Amino acid sequence: MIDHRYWARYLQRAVDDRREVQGIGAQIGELSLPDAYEIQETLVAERMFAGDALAGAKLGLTSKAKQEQMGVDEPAYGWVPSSSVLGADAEVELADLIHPRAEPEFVFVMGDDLASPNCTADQVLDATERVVGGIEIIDSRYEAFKFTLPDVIADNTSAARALIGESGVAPRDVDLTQVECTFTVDGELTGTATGAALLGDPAECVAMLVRHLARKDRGLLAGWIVLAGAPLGAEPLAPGAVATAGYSHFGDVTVRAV
Ligand code: 0L1
Ligand code: MG
Repeated sequence: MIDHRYWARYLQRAVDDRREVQGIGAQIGELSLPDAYEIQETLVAERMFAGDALAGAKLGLTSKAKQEQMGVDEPAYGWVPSSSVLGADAEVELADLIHPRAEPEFVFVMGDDLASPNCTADQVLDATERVVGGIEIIDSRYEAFKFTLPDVIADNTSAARALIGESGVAPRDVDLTQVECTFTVDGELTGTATGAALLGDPAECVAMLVRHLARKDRGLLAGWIVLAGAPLGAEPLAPGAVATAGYSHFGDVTVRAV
């Protein structure tokens, strides 16, 4: 039995001190997925106890682009603290982070609570108020941004900041699988993808998250945001960098690294 609180505090210290730390699995032999999620829960609960709140939930590693980039072949689930949420055009202070990367995100804004062990993509669309574009800033607390799946789960899936677009569309007003996303860093296009890059359908990704949460008798709440994942690989954020995620139906979201 490992001490979940010990490892949660180990990761929180890395955030607070803005320094990379060694993977947990490498130190204890092997970190199981249940233990990894327990560490994540403890980490997030302690942040809430310290005054933060939950703004929503997230999926990571839901596209082949991301899975291949990180050498991992399954999605991961995490939480979005309110303190990490920024607007559609925002600055991110690099000095507050370790080695941040930026990635475009499809973001669901929930209109209703949603909890179900058999959740379907249709139920997700019914419970969603609108879908907007976003950019997630991920900042693995691990050395050289390298980790195993359990390690990154314990680290709340590298979550650091989330820029959330404003207008978006009602979920049934567009075929989300066809929404096109481009990502540009300092004027250079890094890639183009559609919503279908997210395991075939962004709404199915959110349904997977709901089914995952149901295993712990939890669900999504009305008003929460849900990051469904990045259809393209993440890009490092250098000082002064400007990254823009452009969406065919959601408008642009821009982050400036200062
Ligand atoms: O949101 C994400 O896709 C991040 C998942 C964790 C892997 C990573 O840090 O790239
Ligand atoms: Mg992400």
